[in-house]
Amino acid sequence: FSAIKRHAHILGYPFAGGQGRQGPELSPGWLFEQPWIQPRDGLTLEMIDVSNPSSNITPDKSIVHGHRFGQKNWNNVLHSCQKLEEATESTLLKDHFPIVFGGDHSQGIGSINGLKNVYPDARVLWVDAHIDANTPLSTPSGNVHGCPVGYLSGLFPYVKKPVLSLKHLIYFGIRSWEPEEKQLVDDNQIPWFRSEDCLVERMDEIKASVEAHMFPDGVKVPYWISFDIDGVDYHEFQSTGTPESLGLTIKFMLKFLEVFLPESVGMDFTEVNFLMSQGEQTEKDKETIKFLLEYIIDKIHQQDFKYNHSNYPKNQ
Ligand code: B3U
Ligand code: MN
Ligand code: MN
Repeated sequence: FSAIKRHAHILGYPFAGGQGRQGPELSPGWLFEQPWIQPRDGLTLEMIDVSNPSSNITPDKSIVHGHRFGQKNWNNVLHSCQKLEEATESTLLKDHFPIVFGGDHSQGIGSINGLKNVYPDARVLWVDAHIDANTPLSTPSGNVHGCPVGYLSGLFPYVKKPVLSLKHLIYFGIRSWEPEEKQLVDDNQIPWFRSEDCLVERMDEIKASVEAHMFPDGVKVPYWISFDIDGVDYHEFQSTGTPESLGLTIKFMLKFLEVFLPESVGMDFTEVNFLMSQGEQTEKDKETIKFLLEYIIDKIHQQDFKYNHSNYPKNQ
């Protein structure tokens, strides 16, 4: 591959319909108004036009392909994700680096389908407090943001094309799950790094074990990072719908991004909800988002990227 420089393209995804709280749909609008994120050389912004941004307060149990299952707001999720899929794909086809800023984590259905249209064998690093692999039968809440991995990996009965093999997925920071989700992780031997093992000093070890699992034959392909901010410990970041303690530190996240961004082609940044915190905490959390995003954009600009869509082998 010839190394390339990448341009960062932020896709705002103002969508809260994958869960029941108000707030995630407001985060991209807030972001796009910040002076530090204004378009400049190597940075552009695009807001996805979602059909209905609201949270799923009306618990409609959608009927899809003749099936009535447990998820709420399903048609709305899929419709908006279709637009996100197209935008993610076209960003990758320009060899730009999409940062999909949500919105709730149901966005992974759109962004990762878009990813897979361009890089069919890309691997996914899922940073989250939750496994997000519920199915229509196992979801306790009916919230689609708890289901994207289930959908992408073909656990939904009516999915036309499962795009993500469970062999190509690794979790970081998970600490909350349904029994069916944990069973799935165990049965498929999906590696997961607990928060207590996610230490900056252990990053070399972590990277080596990620690579051994993802690339057993030594041939590398790119990653996609799906980052749910609730993977971070509640004491460090509270502006999210379902905060959990015992999470990752921001310090670890910076190291993680430093190590994995250069080998990635894009990322999700999800579940930011400033209505979940108050006063000084909200201000502090806004600073944290600024700090993380500026760090990510800087890293993207500093890097020579290995993966280049235009000379990426199509049949790996
Ligand atoms: N596993 C639960 C809770 C949950 C998943 N993702 C978040 N919460 N943020 C569910 O509803 O699927
Ligand atoms: Mn999530
Ligand atoms: Mn989560």
